[in-house]
Amino acid sequence: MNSKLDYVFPCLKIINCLSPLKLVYLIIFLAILPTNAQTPVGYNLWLGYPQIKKQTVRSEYLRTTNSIFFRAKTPVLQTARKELLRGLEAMLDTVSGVLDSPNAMNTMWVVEKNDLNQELRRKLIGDFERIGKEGFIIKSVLVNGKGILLITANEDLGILYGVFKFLQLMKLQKKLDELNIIEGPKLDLRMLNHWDNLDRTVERGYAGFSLWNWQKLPEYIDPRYIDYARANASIGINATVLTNVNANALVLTRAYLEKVAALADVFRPYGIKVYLTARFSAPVEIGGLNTADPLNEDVIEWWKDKAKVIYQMIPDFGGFLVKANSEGQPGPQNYGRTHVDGANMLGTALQPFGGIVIWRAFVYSATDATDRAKQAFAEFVPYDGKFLDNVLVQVKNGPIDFQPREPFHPMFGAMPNTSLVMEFQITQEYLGFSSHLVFLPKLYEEVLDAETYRKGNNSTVAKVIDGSLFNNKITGMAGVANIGTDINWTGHPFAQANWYGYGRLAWNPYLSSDMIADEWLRLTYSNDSRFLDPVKEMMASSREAVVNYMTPLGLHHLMATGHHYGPGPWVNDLSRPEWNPTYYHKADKFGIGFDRTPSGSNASSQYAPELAKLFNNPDSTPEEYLLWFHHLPWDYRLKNGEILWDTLALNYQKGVDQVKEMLGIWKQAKMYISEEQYNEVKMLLEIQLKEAKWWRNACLLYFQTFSERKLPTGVELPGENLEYYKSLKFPYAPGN
Ligand code: GCV
Repeated sequence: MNSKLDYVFPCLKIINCLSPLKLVYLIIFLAILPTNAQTPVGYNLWLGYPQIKKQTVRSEYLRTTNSIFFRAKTPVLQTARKELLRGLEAMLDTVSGVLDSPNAMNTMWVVEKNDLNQELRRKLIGDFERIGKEGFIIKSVLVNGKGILLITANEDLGILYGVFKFLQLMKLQKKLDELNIIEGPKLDLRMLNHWDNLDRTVERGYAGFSLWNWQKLPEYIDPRYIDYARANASIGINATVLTNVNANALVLTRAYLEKVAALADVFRPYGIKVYLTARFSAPVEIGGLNTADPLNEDVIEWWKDKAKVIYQMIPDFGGFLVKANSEGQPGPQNYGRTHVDGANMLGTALQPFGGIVIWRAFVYSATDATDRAKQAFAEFVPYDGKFLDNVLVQVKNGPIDFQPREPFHPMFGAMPNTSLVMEFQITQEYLGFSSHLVFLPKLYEEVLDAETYRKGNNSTVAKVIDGSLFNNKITGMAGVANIGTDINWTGHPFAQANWYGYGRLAWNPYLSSDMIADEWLRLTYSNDSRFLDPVKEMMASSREAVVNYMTPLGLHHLMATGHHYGPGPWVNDLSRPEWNPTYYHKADKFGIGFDRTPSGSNASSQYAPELAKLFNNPDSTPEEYLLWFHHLPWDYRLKNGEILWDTLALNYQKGVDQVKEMLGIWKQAKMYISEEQYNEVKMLLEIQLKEAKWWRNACLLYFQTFSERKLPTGVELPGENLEYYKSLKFPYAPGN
């Protein structure tokens, strides 16, 4: 991106050559230029830089001369310098002089550790140790008796992250002169997983098509690739898996690898490494072999050669993400081999180049009648300690599939000798697509803070995945991206907060979701507390709202077939039992819920004994997981004194009421934002309210056929009958 001066000088030259009359025409033309020549609303994400009045900048340094010492020796440092100037120029409306060597007039230094003078290096030695490879220090220091603002880091990527942090602090109107920030990421891999297909459709994508224009790559570089990289770098994301886990082997052919290499070139200066999904049957599909058996010599050689070719084209290639023997994807079990055989064979191929394999644990069998919630644990935990060092196992946050609420996956904490990567879904497959406002960091926080009891108290999921509990070598988090070609990237403007929040938690899984909401709102909309406070509350309640109007009290997977859009609790005719919602809720005349205690599937036994004990008794099971673990009678009395049926119905109603409140809050926020920003979210909240009622009505009418009880006072009566809700069909629902 160019500096303003790059445009000003050529323009001045042209203006000089114009006659006075032409100059008048030019002025009139410029005056009537439509204002929408500006960046469209939402495109800038949290990276818009509104002008700040110089006198309100909370820094003496920046109010005076702005000469910056910034030696940019590498592409990443050049990116950092460009970003710093871009932000400063836009916010302060002053062009800062940037110098390659220090000068008495400097008010700011942005330099890597190795370029600092001996004295500063010695003084900051402890800080440099704490921040690690990718962290940064932002600090006011004295140089020759003069105070300057220093951004420094061990390596260039830390400088880039430090620059983004500094610009963010400026935008958040923080006092900048007495900063003392010493920060580094807690996880190594902070990854986006794109479920993008080569034809540009996106599995479970609700924000348009895939950003990757495979047809025009490698020659044509869409400027959005750069903006995508900027956005990710600004929140510390350092890895991107470009393709769907339901993989296409073609991406491993030379023609596609050239395109992948072009994307890797764009992302490299932003510190982002590229990964690909590897289809296990690729040696057969594109390699001409008649087997993909991981123990076959030809297959082993084929993958080794493939790795060599990839690294010749993309020297910093990250590695492979693999979905194997799951939902029809091929894998080692097709040849009577195990997940360990498959993963380690690929790990061996990538190992000479420093690449890694991320092997997914999202498996459940088409033939095994065991509770689906138990299968991944049963299959993977016995392999603990058997994977190579460069093989990581990626586990979804819950044991079923990205539901509005699930207990944490029992594998977290149960495999001390394996690096487990947390997989969250940012795209809202089961949470209202991109029409519903659901602030997902609330969900992520709940999972990360969950106590596993695997190494005594305070053995949270966060501690498992950041490696601090079991000293794992490589750590990571993956988020299934919600990004597409929509002008605002994510479809719903508030879905940007989920991308942002995911990145922040991948950087530091101990951050609070409230703090993230505050940060995001300020960076995206306004610092005005009259706007912030109520809207923050709206975001905070949005996750509980969706749980209430879709799957309260531990219910799960009630979504309609295939696309998962809208309710379908009655569906019971799909070929695999565990694809049917009836498998999960088990409603009958007696009651509702899945018995996962020893009298049922005994999935509770996969948790630590402290938790299993809690979950085995309905009285001690947290209410939000009640029907996840128990099949209870309709008149079972809950702690609130009400019977189960009434509580269930009132929860559905509460979800609807919560969305009404969200809409009310948004209407009050109108005066603090632009009309376009206001209207966009208002229309979406109206859809959400309509659909929340749809969920409530459809589910209650259906469950009522079993409970045979009246709706309690306070629950609105459905406007239609059950047959109507069952008749709704959505053949073109997106993302399917
Ligand atoms: C990519 C669920 C989704 C699938 C997805 C799968 C997975 O089943 O519905 O679309 O496939 O999870 O995570 O592999």
